[in-house]
This record gives sequence, C-alpha cells and structure tokens, in this order.
Amino acid sequence: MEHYGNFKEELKQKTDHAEKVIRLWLPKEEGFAKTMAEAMNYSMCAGGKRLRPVLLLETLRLFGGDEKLAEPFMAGIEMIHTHSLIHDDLPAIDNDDYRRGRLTTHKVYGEAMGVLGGAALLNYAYETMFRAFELAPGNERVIRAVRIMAEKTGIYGMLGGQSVDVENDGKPLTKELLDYIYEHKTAALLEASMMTGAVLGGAEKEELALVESAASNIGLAFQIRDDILDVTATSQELGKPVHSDEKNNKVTYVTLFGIEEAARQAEELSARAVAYLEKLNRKNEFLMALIKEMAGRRK
Ligand code: GRG
Repeated sequence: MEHYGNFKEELKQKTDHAEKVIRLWLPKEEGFAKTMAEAMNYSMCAGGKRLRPVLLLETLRLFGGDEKLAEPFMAGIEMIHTHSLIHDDLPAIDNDDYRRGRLTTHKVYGEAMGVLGGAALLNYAYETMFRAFELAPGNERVIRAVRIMAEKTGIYGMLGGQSVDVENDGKPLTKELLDYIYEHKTAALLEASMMTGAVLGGAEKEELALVESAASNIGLAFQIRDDILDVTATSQELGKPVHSDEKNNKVTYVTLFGIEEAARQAEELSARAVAYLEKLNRKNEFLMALIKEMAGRRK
C-alpha cells in the first residue's frame, strides 16, 4: 500500500497521544463500587488500536477548532466502543474468552460484572463527554456532538445493527441485509467518530454530510476487512479468537464473495471514502493515509 512519508511513525505518535487522553478520563478505582471501576478499566487499558479517537481528532484537525474540546469525546467514544466489545464477548452473544490479547472482562470479573461494567462504561462515556462543557460552557458544538454520538450508537445505529445481527445468527443472509448490519453495527460508530470531530471543528452542514458518507464507506470496508482477517490472520496477531464467524455459522463478505473479491470491494469502498473527503477541499494527508490503511489492515 502506498503511503506518504512516515505514516507508521505518525500513527504510533497519534495512538500514544490518544492512549494518554483516554487514561486521563477513566473512573477512579475506589469506594464501594471499586470492583466495577476495575472491570471497566481492565478492558479500556488492554490496548486496542484506538482508531476511533485518532479519527475523531484528525477529522477535527481537518476543519480546525479547539483540540482540547475533542479530548472528552476521544475518551468517550473509546468507552462506547469498549462497552460494545465487552458485551459482544458475553456468553449471551459471542461467548468469547479473549479480546485485545487478554482474557475477556466476564472471564476475569464474572458475567454479572461484565454486564454491569459494560453498561457503566456506556453511561460513563456520556458523563465524560458532557464534561466538555467545563471547558466550553454552553458551547453549541458540544451539544450537537453529543447528540450525534447518542444517535449513531443507539437503536438507529450501532445497537440496532447488532440486534439485527444477533437475530439472524446462523441464518442465510442477502447482501442487502448484511450491508444493513455492517453499516449499523460497525460503520455507525466510525461515522460518530468522524462526525463529532467535524462538528467540534466547526464543519458546515454540507461538509458534515460528506464526512458522514466517507465514514460510512470506511466503516463498511473496515468490517469487510474484519471478515477477511477472521479467516486469514492468527489469534496472536488479532488478540482475539479467529475463525469465530465459522464457529458461529455467520454469513460474511468472505462466505458471500470469497476472500479476493471481498478485499477488492473493501478497497473500492475505501477509494469512495477518499473521494468524498477530497470534495471538502481541505488537507490532512495523515487522515487520508489512515483511511486507506483501514481497508487493508492486518490486525
Ligand atoms: C448491549 C448486550 C449488548 C451488546 C452490545 C453493540 C454491540 C454489543 C456490539 C457491537 C458490534 C461489534 C462488536 C462490531 C464489531 C466492530 C469491530 C470490527 C470491532 C473491532 O474494532 P477494532 O478492530 O478493535 O478497532 P480494537 O480492539 O483494536 O479497538
């Protein structure tokens, strides 16, 4: 894959920065609810690529605006993402033992704490994002960003997509239904990430629509790549079990189209995302490179 200059080095710097920001906003492990705070922080501190906070900040940088204001949102979106992973791994859903290279939260803290810690993380994400008002009281961009986050992760976004996924487990699926699931369970959170960054950076309505379309395409490409990695990568590389789609009898882009064609479609979606962002006539070379990388990623 072609990239400008020191993409890998820059990605590392930006991931490290996101890591520092996230850790600043985690709940304190103290008081009677200490165990739940530990369960929340266990998975939050297990690593992960931190793509969503990095995308959020880089999209804000595309427009300009106060980078400090992005910080509670960078932490908040990673909390929402981590909540979805903790709950996805529960026995009632995928029943997985490993995530981010460690035992899953319910394996370490028990199923009840997995449910509670995951729910508390989702709530804490909003407690955290609302704290942006301490930095900018009454700021209208913050209100719009929180609203986008709530809408993109609820019934008409990530959770809605996940519910359709769960309902159709083991059933044959059309491409249309599979796309609905991927556009919601995976792409909606990437849309939230880039759109909140754009809104906090001061994007206009038309610009926000372009960012949404770009993120939707990236999200679909990202999930197709996830399907491919499930059959081509090792559990060490991913830090989670592989061949889980086969185990769960899931229809994926790989089962529908085969690995090569799935990879081609991911590349095509990624090129479409780049084309949407180019229409903005704004410059962030790193963001463009990151988007291309996400469709061809190896972990
Ligand atoms: C509320 C019971 C309950 C469940 C919620 C919403 C939800 C469960 C799950 C979301 C669905 C999901 C896990 C989609 C997969 C998206 C995806 C490819 C996640 C992996 O993201 P990466 O690769 O992970 O960025 P890291 O660990 O690097 O952050």
